[in-house]
Amino acid sequence: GLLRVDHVGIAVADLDEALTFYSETFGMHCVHEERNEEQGVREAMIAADPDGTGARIQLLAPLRPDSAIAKFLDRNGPGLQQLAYTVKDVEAASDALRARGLRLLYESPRRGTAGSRINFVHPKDAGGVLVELVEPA
Ligand code: CMX
Repeated sequence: GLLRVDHVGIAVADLDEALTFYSETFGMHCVHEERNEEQGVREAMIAADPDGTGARIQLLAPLRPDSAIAKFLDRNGPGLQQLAYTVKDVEAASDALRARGLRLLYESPRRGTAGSRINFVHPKDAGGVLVELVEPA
């Protein structure tokens, strides 16, 4: 099952500009940054609380025009793109949702932020929300 909200993902055109905006406007700070070539993103986890253990926001910028984030930006412009939940076992959580008739985007988990294993529920099967399942490393 789902353990908690892991992060909320926001699509942005330019990661450095977005980091500056969140830092200068909201006083949030970056707790992790990486490139995920398979997903075609440059991404950063940011937090409002000083020790970075509270709720996290993931800023996602496209690396390629054919990436999921580039397509999202083309269609919607910048904004909320995904809601991610922490799970203990991403395969078990995916199977449980498949058994309830939901479409998972990947047959088997792929690599997410910081060595996590991830899968997604199609937004059309989850009330218009792209739901990510995250099994932390
Ligand atoms: N949230 C809500 N709805 C969304 C959506 C999103 N992020 N992305 C697409 N949709 C909707 C579209 O508006 C469209 O609806 P209409 O048909 O009513 O216009 C429908 O879903 C389109 O579905 P599709 O044609 O099957 O798929 P798309 O080509 O639009 O791609 C998706 C959507 C979810 C399959 C694709 O974005 C994807 O594969 N996402 C998973 C990977 C990802 O998001 N990676 C980036 C983050 C990496 C990370 O978290 O580490």
